[in-house]
Amino acid sequence: MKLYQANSSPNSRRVRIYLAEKGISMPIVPVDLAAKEQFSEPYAEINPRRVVPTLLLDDGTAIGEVPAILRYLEEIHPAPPLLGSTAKAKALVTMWERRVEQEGFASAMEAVRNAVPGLKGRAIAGPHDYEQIPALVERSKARVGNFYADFNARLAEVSFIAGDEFSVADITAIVTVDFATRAVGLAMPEELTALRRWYDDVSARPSMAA
Ligand SMILES: N[C@@H](CCC(=O)N[C@@H](CS)C(=O)NCC(=O)O)C(=O)O
Repeated sequence: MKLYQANSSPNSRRVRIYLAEKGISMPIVPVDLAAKEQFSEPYAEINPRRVVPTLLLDDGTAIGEVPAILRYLEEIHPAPPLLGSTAKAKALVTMWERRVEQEGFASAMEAVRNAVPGLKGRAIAGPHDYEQIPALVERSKARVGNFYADFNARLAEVSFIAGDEFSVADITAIVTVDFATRAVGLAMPEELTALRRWYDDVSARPSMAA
């Protein structure tokens, strides 16, 4: 099994943090997005969507999409559980991670991809080219702001995004905060103290260097 990924890619970072949390090591194959290696024939054969990350199994099966990669890894390395361990916890982790992905991660990504000059004609990752819509950027930034405020309220009630336990929802959320801060200059507002408390706790974990 090996992981195709890019160091610059926030989706790849979600998997790298997960691997570090689990203590799983595997061969890592870099895909150079700056050199457009995702469009090369050898990589497109592995992932026809031409995006990273991809987990390639020993039998040749290629698993794309971060939640699917993490689901596979969780099935073969259940401890410590990062996708929940009871029926209720599993459902709640899935719910909260999906909310983080849709409300936070996708909003930050939309802001970046519609603004950055280097992504002209590439407003959406994947095999098809889409023009940027600059008018979307302000709305995307407003959505990131609402994500911060809504999750600040959540984190005033619980230790971690999905409840009492650290989970993949926290991984996706911290990657979102770091990406929004670095790529669109949207840092967490100072007054959101519960979000800041959570961020400081989670970012102290050694896995976050991944
Ligand atoms: N939904 C996909 C998204 C993957 C994705 O968008 N990856 C980005 C890097 S974070 C990519 O490969 N971009 C290549 C491009 O923009 O051409 C997943 O969960 O893996």
